[in-house]
Amino acid sequence: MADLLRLLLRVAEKAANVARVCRQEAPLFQLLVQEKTGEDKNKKFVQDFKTLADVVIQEMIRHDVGAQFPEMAGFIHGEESNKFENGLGESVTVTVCGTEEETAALLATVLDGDRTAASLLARAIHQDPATVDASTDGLTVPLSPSELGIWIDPIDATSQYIEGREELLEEGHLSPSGLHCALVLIGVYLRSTGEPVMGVINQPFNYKDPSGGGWRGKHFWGVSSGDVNICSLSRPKGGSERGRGLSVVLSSSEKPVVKESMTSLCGPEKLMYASGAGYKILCVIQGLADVYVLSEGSTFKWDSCAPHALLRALGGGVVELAKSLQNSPGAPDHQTELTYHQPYTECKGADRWANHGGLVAYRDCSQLRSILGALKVFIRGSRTGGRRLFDQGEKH
Ligand code: 2IP
Ligand code: CA
Repeated sequence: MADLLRLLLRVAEKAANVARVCRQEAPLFQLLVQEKTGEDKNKKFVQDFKTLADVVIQEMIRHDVGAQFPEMAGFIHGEESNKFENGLGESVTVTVCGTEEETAALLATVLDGDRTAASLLARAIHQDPATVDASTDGLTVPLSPSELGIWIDPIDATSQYIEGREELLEEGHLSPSGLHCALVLIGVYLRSTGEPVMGVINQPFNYKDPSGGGWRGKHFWGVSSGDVNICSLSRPKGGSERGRGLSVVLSSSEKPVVKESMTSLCGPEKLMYASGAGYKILCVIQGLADVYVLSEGSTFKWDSCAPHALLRALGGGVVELAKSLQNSPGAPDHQTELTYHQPYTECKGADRWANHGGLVAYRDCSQLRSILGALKVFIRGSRTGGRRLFDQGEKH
C-alpha cells in the first residue's frame, strides 16, 4: 500500500494548493473573509464559503482515492456533507467532475453564478502537483485497500486559516496561532480494529518564499502497521531523554484545573498554548512539545487520525484521557488508545465521531504516565476540579 501513501501525499498537496489559492486569488479571498450581511441575497452561501472550500477539498480527495482504489470508495469519511443550498434555495451536491469545465459549471451553481470564483476553484482542483516524496521509494506496506478506511480534515484550525495572521517563527518553537496552525489531515485506519495505520499531514503555510513567490508548504507522513513503523521525521530528542523537564501544549480554552495541574507538574515556562487540534499533535510529533493534553470532547476522529498514525510510527500514541484516568496504574496504554471505526451511536451528527473523553498525545510512554499521575493527584486533592474533569468521561 505504498501506492496509497504516495496518492495521499499527492492529494494532500493538491488540497494545500486549493487552500493557498483561496487566500491568494482576490475573488475567492473576498468570499472567504466576507461576513454575512443582513440584506445579502447570497447570505446563506456567503456565510458558508469556508465550508464550500472544505467540501471541495474533501470531495477532491474522495474522488482521487476512489478512482485509484474503488474498494475504499464507501469508507472515505470527512467532516463535511457535500449537499449545499445556494442563495436561490436550490440544493446542489458538490462533486468533482471529469473535466475542469464541468466542475466549474457545477461550482457556479453553488456560487450563485460567480463564474470567476468557480473557474479559479475548478482550476486549482484539477491541477496535478508534481511533488512525489522520494523517501517513499522502495517502501512496502503490508495492508490491502479492502481493510482500510479514511478520515479527512480538509483544513484543520479553520479560524486561523480565515484570520490569516502571519507569525514569525523562531527555530525550535511552536506557533501559538496564525497560518502555520492550519493543516490538511488525511488519516487511514483499519476497519476491523480502528487502529490508525497511515497518516499524511500537509502544512500549506509552512514558510514564505523570501523572493516573493508566496507561501510554501511542507508535508509529513507515517506508517504504523505490524512490524512496519516508519515516519518522515525521525524521533526527536527531547523531554526526559535530554534531562530537561516535560513540556506540555494545551488549548487556550482548556479548563483552569488542567492548566493548574500542568503548571505544577512542568512549571509555567514549559506550558505552551497553540491553536488547532492537529497542529498541537504535530508539535508533539516534531518534539516542539512532549505531550498535548485535552480534557474536553472538542476534537473529532478527522482531527486526530492522521497525526495519531505518525505518533504511533514514532513509538508514541494518543489515548483517551477519561479512560486512562480510570485505568489502574500499570494497565497497558494501548487499551485506552483512540480508535477510528465506531461511532457513539447515542449521539447525533458530528458528535457521533467526537473524541468525547478528551485525549493525551505523547511520544514517550513514561511521559504519558507522568502526566496521568499528576492529573490523578491533582484531581484527588481538588474535589470540584476532579468533578469538573470527570464530567466528560462520565457521559459515556
Ligand atoms: C478545530 C480546530 C480548533 C480546535 C478544535 C478542532 O477544527 O482544530 O482549533 O480547538 O478542537 O475541532 P483548539 O484550537 O482550541 O484546540 P476545525 O478548525 O476543523 O473546526
Ligand atoms: Ca478540525
